[in-house]
Amino acid sequence: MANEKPSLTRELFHGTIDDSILFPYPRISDQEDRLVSEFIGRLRAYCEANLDREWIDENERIPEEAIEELKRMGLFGISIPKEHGGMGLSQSAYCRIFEYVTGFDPGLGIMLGVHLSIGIKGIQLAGNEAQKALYLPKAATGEWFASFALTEPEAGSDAAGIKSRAERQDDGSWILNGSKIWIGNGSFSEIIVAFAQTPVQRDGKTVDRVTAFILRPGMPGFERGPALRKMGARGSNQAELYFKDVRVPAENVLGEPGEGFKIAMRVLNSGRQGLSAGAAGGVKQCLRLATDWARRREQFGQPLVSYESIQGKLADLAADAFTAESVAYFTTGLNDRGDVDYALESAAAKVWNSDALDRAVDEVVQIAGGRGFVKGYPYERMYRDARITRIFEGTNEVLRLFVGLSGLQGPGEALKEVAAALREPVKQIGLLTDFAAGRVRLALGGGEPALEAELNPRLQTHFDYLVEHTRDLRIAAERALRRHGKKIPERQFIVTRLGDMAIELYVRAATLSHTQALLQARAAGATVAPPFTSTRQPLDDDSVQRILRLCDLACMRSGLRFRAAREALNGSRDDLVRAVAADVIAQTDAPTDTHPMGEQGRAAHPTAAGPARPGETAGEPRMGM
Ligand code: MYA
Repeated sequence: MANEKPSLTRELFHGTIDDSILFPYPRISDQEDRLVSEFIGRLRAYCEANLDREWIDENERIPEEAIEELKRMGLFGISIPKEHGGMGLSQSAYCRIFEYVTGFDPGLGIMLGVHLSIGIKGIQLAGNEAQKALYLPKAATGEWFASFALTEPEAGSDAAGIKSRAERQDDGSWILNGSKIWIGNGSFSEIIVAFAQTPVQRDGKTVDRVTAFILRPGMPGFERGPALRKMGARGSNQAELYFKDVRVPAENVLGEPGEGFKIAMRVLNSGRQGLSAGAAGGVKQCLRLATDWARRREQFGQPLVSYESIQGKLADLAADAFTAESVAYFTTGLNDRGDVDYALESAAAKVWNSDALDRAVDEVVQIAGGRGFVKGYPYERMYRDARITRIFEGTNEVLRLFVGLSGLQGPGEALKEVAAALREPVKQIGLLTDFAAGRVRLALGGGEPALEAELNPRLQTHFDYLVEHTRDLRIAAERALRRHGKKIPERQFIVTRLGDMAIELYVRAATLSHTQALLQARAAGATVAPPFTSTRQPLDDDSVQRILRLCDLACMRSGLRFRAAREALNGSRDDLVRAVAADVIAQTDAPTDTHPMGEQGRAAHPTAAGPARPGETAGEPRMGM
């Protein structure tokens, strides 16, 4: 990935830990911290007194009076700059509020996340002054909700493969045709940032490149499908959008023509950070619910918490919650500091935290037993609500490949340079020496990356493992490149494992950085929010011991997962797996009831085939549905 800014995760593939990025763990200002705590306090009071999550789930919408009240509170403008009428919060502060909202009700969280994390974000990142002045103030008050319209029936993970198309007209306007699916806030959004292929000039040739457009509902030819019905997060709204010869004025192009794919990807980095914070909140909520249930529920004459099989689950949940919180806010901090790249890190945080949430909801249902499966308790709803997090904003499978392949580009370039140097050894002697030194250091196991920050000695063993495992990643990456060369993108088993190794290293590094900051706060007598809380306070010795135990367990578990991915690289089963897959693909009977693929939008998609509810007309905008 061509990017000038340094990336902690990309460096890991070179065997290096950039401690100038890793330390110190980011911290929002005291002033912002007070603002956020106070805002969450007001939100909590309102939501707990006025919103019923069961009702939202059953009725598949957020009550309109609640949306109106949340608008008055300023919720829909928290991350929009002050000069445009918002609260101007940093990404870390925004994500703390977002985490609360998502933890309260994921449907409401998705409505907010679609609006602020991705819907309006493109205009914040790439809009010109006139566009910002027109759209941001209306978005900040919630008068106009925003949507991000990228996904299409035939382009989900393959975002660059979208088919919607716009042609420039003589007067500079564009004519847009196509359709979008699963568009969040799609039934009622007033600002729709939509992506389409457009012809652009590159190197003297006309080629198709993606361009971003700002659409408004009143544009002739713009239509919406009915709201979709879902497994979970049912308070949120998704609809299909259709564009038939929609005339889009020239001033509604966002950024430059042809720049749309990059804009979409930058927006998604922000979305993935929000999602990872929301998922961290979900893991913490599962920890609270599971512990509370296991304390109260007695079996065989003892509370569940007295049994080791349950204690093991609670400890694992706590370690995951600590890691998820650490990596979520480490990543938002990268965004806030502005001088580093965070594309791989946002993907890694999204993958790890959504996987952790999946484990957490599964365990909470398991601990609650039969009551985990029935209505009347929160557990089955949480289980359903969480499932989408491994799918949207980039499936975890595609994002693992993204981390693996993007990370491999660096060592790939280095190997190419070495190959060139070998052809002209005299001119390139310096490069060869550097490269050889790198290999020798690796072979001897010495050459620790210089750690400029002073590490707490209690964390040294974990850091040593981190260093050793980072070397393992570099060696594994080089081996994979030497063995598979240009064919490496096809070797998805290998790329996924390398992606997993890098993701584990990144989240472990973030956990260590977080722990180091907590220990430093204790040493300095400063206030800090202990794990799983958002209130800053001084730490005592007992809480420090608890934090260290959490960090120990989190790092050990991460080490084991890293080792499993590294050992799987030997690939002794890969040929067998490929052969069995080939047998399955060739031999398995189709089910008797096959399902349409949704290629034709409402014509082929069963949930979009007619009115969403009796009495509702297809395409009729419905707030919160
Ligand atoms: S919205 C829809 C989500 N869709 C996706 O996420 C699509 C996934 N696919 C992709 O991301 C891309 O297609 C992949 C690569 C990654 C597969 N940052 O050649 P390339 C640059 C910056 O790799 P491809 C939704 O779900 C790259 O450097 N730049 O491209 C709403 C290169 O530039 P250069 C990036 O192979 C859900 C160029 O692009 C990035 O085609 C609502 C091409 O790259 C990046 N990340 O694709 C959720 N990636 O040539 C609301 C690529 O200069 C939130 N590039 O090097 C609610 C949360 C609630 C939580 C609930 C908890 C309970």
